[in-house]
Amino acid sequence: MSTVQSVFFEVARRLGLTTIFGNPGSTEETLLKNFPADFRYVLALQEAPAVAMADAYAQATGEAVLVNLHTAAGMGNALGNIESAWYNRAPLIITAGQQTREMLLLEPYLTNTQPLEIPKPYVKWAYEPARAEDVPGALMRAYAMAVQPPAGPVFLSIPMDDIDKPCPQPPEIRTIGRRLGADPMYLAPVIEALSHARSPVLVLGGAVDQSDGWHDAVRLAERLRCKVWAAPGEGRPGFPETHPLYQGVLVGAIGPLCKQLEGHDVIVVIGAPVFRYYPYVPGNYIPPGSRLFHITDDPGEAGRAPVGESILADPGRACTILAEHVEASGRARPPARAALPAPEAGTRITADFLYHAIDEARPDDSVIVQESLSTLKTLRQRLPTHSPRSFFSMSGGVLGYGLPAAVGVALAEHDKGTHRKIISIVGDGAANYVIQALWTAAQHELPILFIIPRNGAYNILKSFANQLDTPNVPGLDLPGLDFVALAAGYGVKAERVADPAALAEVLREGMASGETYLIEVEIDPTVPALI
Ligand SMILES: Cc1ncc(C[n+]2csc(CCOP(=O)(O)OP(=O)(O)O)c2C)c(N)n1
Repeated sequence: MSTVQSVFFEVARRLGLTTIFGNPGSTEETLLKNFPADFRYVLALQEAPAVAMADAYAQATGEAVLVNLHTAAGMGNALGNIESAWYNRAPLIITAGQQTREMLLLEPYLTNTQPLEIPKPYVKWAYEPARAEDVPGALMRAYAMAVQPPAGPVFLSIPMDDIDKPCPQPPEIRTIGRRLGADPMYLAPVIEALSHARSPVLVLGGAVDQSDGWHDAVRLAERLRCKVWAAPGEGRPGFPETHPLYQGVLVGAIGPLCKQLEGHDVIVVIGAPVFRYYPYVPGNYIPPGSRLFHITDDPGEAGRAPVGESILADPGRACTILAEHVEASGRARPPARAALPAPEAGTRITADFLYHAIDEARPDDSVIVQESLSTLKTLRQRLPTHSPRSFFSMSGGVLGYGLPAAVGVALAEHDKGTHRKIISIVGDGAANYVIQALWTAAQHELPILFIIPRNGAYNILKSFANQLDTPNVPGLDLPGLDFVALAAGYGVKAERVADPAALAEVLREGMASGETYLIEVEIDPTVPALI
């Protein structure tokens, strides 16, 4: 007889959801009992890393992923990374067990009293089926909601006594369109404006990469011979950072960003919000007299933009249409940015020196997964991304992403058979939110190189304190941490380096290792300016 459990797994199987990231509890054990042999459970040692692993796996594969969490407590632990998955547009189907329906009225141990409220507002849909036999149908609907543009997390609460109930009528397995179109008719004003602009500029976001628009974005920029910027606060780039037309990442502050766009009469933002700012520095949003177009597949994003003309369209497809239809420009190409000179070796390793050394040591087809805060600008300059799906980070500002996200990307590389080297660069503050992700990496024998630049502080918060003029904030120093010892505790080989002269060799060894490997790099703790 078909039960809720057997049909749930059959629906999951038919939808390709055979990898489950999670951290189980007793309320989930009824669903997970006699776990089917063709499914894989990737155990994270806390719920936050489980979600980040799944998010990165979903982004790297382009597919929806199941996440199995533990009732209210597990959802609470996970919420920060559910927020990140929301802004990363990761199609996660998160389930959590619920106490048995028989006792819910009595509010026993492990009751999730408000199951649908906890993940809000960072889920597209949250549901607890009214009847046990609706659980598999709810999974189908959850999948349909998660993958539609903009993709994002959804939540299902599953009472533990539903699992063995009969489910005589399985839901229909449906296909769901994952992309919007991009109609030349609706893009006509953009085509017209770009074709006749004096000095157009493109601002591209991570959704260009997510929607496979990378190569057409290059074609478009080359046809226009225009400057290209990365939108601020995005988790992934949408354009090669080694391209001569590429200018860098726009600063996420109103006045300064406007200054960077001065001189352009037409600004076209594709696959990013207009714009994601922090900190607050007042000013004009865009230079007076300029015209901004915003192409997005996210109606919420279109609603939030304070200026410009928004058009709902698939970002990647829009790049294709624009590249096909804009008039090729004969204007002089903007000069390429000057190449950065190699940094001098001083007495201490600076972030600049470290990232240059990583760039020298990394294989050409490596993938960067990062969560470096105060040194991010330097990282993006020294470790430019030259190909699609090769750089991942969180776009929500929630710490606790980079270490487990590397696990998700490495599993995706393994499953796709591409086996690119994963380099995870995570600050010594950020690493502690999810340090137990090292264990999952080691257990799965994932050849990730974790690099922890150790400045002994929450340096970006010191930069903020200077910018916001808030002196004497407590709790910004991190003495006494030992990542080599922490790594050993999770079964990961590790090494520490502080001498600039020794860095290259240590990195070479780490890159060559076929195992999970961690390098703690003592870096110069000088606090950089925020903007
Ligand atoms: C979940 C969460 N808690 C706290 C913060 C606040 N916060 C932002 S940056 C930061 C410090 C990051 O320090 P580290 O990773 O060492 O990088 P550094 O700035 O030193 O380069 C903190 C605590 C946050 N963003 N997310």
